[in-house]
Parts: sequence; C-alpha cells; structure tokens
Amino acid sequence: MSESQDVEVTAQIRVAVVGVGGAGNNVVTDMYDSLAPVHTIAVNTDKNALHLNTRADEKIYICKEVLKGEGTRGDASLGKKCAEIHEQELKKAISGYDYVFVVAGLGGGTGSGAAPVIINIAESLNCTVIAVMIKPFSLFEMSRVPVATESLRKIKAVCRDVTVIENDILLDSRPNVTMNQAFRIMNNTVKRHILRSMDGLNIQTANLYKNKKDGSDDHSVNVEDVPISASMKA
Ligand SMILES: Nc1nc2c(ncn2[C@@H]2O[C@H](COP(=O)(O)OP(=O)(O)OP(=O)(O)O)[C@@H](O)[C@H]2O)c(=O)[nH]1
Ligand SMILES: [Mg+2]
Repeated sequence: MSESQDVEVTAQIRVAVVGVGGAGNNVVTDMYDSLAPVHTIAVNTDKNALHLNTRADEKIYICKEVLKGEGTRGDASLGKKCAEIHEQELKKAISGYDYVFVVAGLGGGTGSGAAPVIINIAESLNCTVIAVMIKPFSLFEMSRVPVATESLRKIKAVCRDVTVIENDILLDSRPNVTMNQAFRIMNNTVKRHILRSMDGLNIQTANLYKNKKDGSDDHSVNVEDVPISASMKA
C-alpha cells in the first residue's frame, strides 16, 4: 500500500470523546487544549460550567427544560431525565464515529445519571463504545459512593468495555496534593489512558491530529502521571 493510500485509510477512522458532567467536561477540556486527535463533545446540566469553564469542539447543554441551568445538585435521576429529553440531539452528535469514549466522574447527578443514557445511545449506533468512569474518593466523598456504584452497575450492564479509574489512588501516591491538583493529575492520566487505548485499537493518531490554527491555547497539564496500571481496577 502506498503512503497516500495509508493516510487515506487511517484518516477515515473517527473518534469522539464525550465528557459528561463536571469531571467529564474537565477531561474533555484537557484533551481539547492539548490538541488530542479526537472530536471532543462536552455534555452538562450546569450551564456555567459548560459554557464558561469548558473547552470542546461541541457543547450540549441538557438541562434547560428541567433545571434552569444550575445542574442536578447531585440527583442522578435528574441527570438521567435531562439526557433522555435530549436523546435525539445527543444521538445526532455521537453518530458517525467509529469509536466513542464516554468519560464521567461518578457520584454526582449529571455524570452518574446521564452517562448510562449516553452510553446506551452510543451502543445503539454502529460504533465501538468505551466507557471511562472515574470513581469518587471513597473517604472524603463517602455519601457519593452508592450513587457511583449504582451508575457503574447500569453502565456495565450495557457496555462491554468499561475502564474504572479511582481518584483514591492519589491518596497513596500523593497524599499532600489539594483536591484540584488531584483532579488535574487524574485528568491527565485519564487523557493518556484514552490516547493509549486508541494506540491499542490501532488507530493511527498521527494522521488524525486536528489542524488547529496554532498551539497558543495549549494549556495541557504539566504534571507527572500517576502510573495508569496503578489507578485501574478491573
Ligand atoms: N479525576 C477527576 N475527578 C473529578 C473531577 N471533578 C469531579 N470529579 C469526581 O467526580 C465526581 C462527580 O463530580 P462531578 O463530575 O463534578 O459531578 P456531576 O456529574 O457534574 O454532577 P452534578 O454536578 O451533581 O450534577 C466527584 O465526586 C469527584 O470525585 C475532575 O476534574 N477530575
Ligand atoms: Mg456538575
């Protein structure tokens, strides 16, 4: 196969990363800023978090009918409802990709409620769906654990490829970091996990890098990674 044919074939592979809720939006922003070779889609019920704090190729605000933009305040049933109301819009956004990564932090209302709906939508399309779910700190966020566990159960029931990343891992390796620093480190780890998964799927990322005007808005996190193997749980 000639080089030009090779480029043509690999360039047809389309990858979307859908970040749901606060954590998902933060990971997507990290990927967008670092010019990751994927189409980024941010979904949230929190209008300000989505429109002011998130950078992505596409943003989908899924709350207006129900919550007046203030988010779910931890209610996963509302997160679910909002995603269901916007099913067609979400479906349209996710359609046409070969691989769809869905990323969310579990334990709040949006990620826990909407991610299972979005994963279901993606599974109904002709694509490979990879769920990357972040579990809350089991000690500091104890009250969120049951919500996270229930959401993960729903996700595992519909999606074969689920990676669970535990925020807890930072307590062992970096006990003195602040919560925000911990999130930044973990988001970098999540981003690298997604990029490595793409390598594992034989997606030739070099040919997919987006042709952005310049790298001046590259705010990629300059911190060391937590070893990915250490932050995974089967
Ligand atoms: N790694 C990482 N975890 C995060 C981040 N933000 C939040 N989390 C974790 O994800 C869990 C869910 O938080 P959010 O994503 O903010 O919640 P949400 O889905 O927006 O839900 P609501 O705000 O309640 O509607 C939290 O309990 C944290 O453990 C982040 O930027 N990085
Ligand atoms: Mg939120």
